[in-house]
Amino acid sequence: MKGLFITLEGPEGAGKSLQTGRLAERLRASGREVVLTREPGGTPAAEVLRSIALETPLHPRAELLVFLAARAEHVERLIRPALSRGAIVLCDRFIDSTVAYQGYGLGLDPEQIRSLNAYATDGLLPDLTLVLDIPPLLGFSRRGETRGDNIERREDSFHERLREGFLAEARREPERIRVVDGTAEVEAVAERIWDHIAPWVSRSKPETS
Ligand code: Z5A
Repeated sequence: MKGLFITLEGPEGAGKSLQTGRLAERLRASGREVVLTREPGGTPAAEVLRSIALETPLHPRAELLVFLAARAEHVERLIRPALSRGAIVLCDRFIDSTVAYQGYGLGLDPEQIRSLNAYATDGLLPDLTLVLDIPPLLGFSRRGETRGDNIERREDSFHERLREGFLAEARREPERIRVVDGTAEVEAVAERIWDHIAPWVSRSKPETS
């Protein structure tokens, strides 16, 4: 595919939304088509599944399958077509969140989740994944609000485990997954992200008119 697929991952409040937004502006200014999206969500049906996953307490396997159903929809209806056009797709969370949250957090088998991820995406992998690493309690305190949804309300140890899960995935796939210190100030994080992304952007094919 002609495009470039970049995902940002990490615990709540790590700065993913802020940094994907800034990155989209920077890339658009260079003339590229950028599709900024998120998981769970990104298409009307996947947004419905998002509400179910975040607002309804489900059995762990049912929760996993809802995230995967949303992902299959998102990949086929939004991400893959955009990559085929040559766009840069920036996605706030993707497959590694499922391994971290439902695997390391909830205790489902990470290997089985990796296989199910591959089924849901029909084998699509990000070109590059950046994990914004931050202690989960710092992330919650940054947002200055009570923990809202079903998943945020889980115990602190759940959130510590998923942070470790992201770091373990980065050790497992060091070529694709890079860790960025999310505790640094906003500008410093943005520059570190750019350092990782710039070589990919210059290598990827610009869109044709
Ligand atoms: N989930 C799952 O379980 N399994 C899956 O497969 C998938 C997802 C795909 C989706 O929430 C939930 O679904 C999520 C995982 C689960 N868990 N929960 N709960 P989401 O992705 O929509 O939202 P979130 O990631 O949980 O929270 P968030 O607050 O949107 O986090 P963020 O995007 O990383 O942070 P932010 O909005 O960019 O920044 C938060 C605040 O911090 C904001 O006020 C910023 O101005 C501030 N900020 C950001 N960076 C900095 C720095 N560097 N310094 C100081 N302050 C900063």
